[in-house]
Amino acid sequence: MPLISQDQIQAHNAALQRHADTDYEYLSEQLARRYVDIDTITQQVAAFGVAIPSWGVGTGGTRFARFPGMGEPRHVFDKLQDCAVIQQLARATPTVSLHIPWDTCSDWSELRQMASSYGLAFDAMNSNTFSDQKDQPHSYQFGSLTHAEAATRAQAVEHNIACIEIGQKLGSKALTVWIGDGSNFPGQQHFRRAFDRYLESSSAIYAALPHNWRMFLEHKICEPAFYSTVIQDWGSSFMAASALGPKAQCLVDLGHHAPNVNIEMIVARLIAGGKLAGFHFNDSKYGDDDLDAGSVAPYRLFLVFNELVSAAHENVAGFKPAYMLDQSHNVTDPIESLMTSAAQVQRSYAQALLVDRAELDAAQDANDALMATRALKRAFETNVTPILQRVRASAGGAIDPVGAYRASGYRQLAGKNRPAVAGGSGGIV
Ligand code: LRH
Ligand code: MN
Repeated sequence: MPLISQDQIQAHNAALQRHADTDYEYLSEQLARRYVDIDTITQQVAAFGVAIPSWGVGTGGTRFARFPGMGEPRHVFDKLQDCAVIQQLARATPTVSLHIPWDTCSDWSELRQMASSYGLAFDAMNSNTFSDQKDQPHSYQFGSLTHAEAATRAQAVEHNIACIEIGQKLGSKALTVWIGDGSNFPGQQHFRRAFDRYLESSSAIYAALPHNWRMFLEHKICEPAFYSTVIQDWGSSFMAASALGPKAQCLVDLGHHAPNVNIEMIVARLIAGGKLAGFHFNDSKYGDDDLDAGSVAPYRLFLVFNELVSAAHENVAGFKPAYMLDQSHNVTDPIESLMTSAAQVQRSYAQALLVDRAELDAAQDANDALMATRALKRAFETNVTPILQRVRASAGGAIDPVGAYRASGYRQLAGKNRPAVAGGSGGIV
């Protein structure tokens, strides 16, 4: 199935270009009054990328139900094609993060070639020891890396090492390990022994990491376990990453915290500890809702990026976070949501670049709370859309990705080429 033709994108842009240029000039004047050179910001935003979760291009679901849409991707090659359309139009997602075994295929070199033909590369690999595969000898119902039985732990370690080997074939340089291990009843699990088993299993995975790889530990407050989770919070993750070694760091999924937790401060702590792996960006109102990034709390996303830009500004040692989306698209076209979310993450980064650091530092040192928070709000309230449009258009993308996508009829074509998938029982994918 062909991607969207470049001519179609150019035709789409032609109708919008003059206004986009006028808006860019207007913003350029506004920023010049703040002694900010708009082209410098535009270059920095153009160099920013966020990875697409392969599991995000299919319609997502909940435990209650999943309502597949038209032209659902059938396998990893379809998923890669949809990722290519997202990159073609939004120009902010040059890498794809795979999930094993959801993305298992028979020829990894064919997949790698297809990706590079689309100008895509592979980001962190994701292992899966939170569900049982057909004919799997040991069930993960009662845990995986922390299971009481050594044989089940060994099976989970083996799977993670297999994910590393696949990643090496694809050019990936990191493994994300999220486990649902925990308990549903007080007394069901010995907290310290379970954590010790986690360290023992994870160190076996760590030992298998190639020299230039990293291991991202992903904490989560609850689900699927609802009384305790072994890697429940950033503290547990930080303890584990510190015990494992320099290649192990802590990944922050924005939806994995109790409501109203100050995530931007957790980010600042992990940066200070040299243990910030990166992010799974999404949004939430209640639990791990996996909503589109910035769709509910864009100011919170901005405040996270304010910590990231501050760290880069101060050249904090070892600061090299990986950026990924991790969302579930239950009621929108996943391609539209992923393009919109990638642009939203780019927007938060661009706004954070506009914070006057000297003004903020001076206000903080003077305990001038009003001026300090105003310095942040002024950046957040700056409409950086002209910069995002310029970044996309100058990279060959669409000024309005969703508009160009809908005009292209790509989804309808996918509907013709990919047999419809029946609706089904629950599950996120
Ligand atoms: C767990 C999680 C993890 C992925 C899964 C799809 O909630 O955030 O990152 O493995 O979602
Ligand atoms: Mn996640």
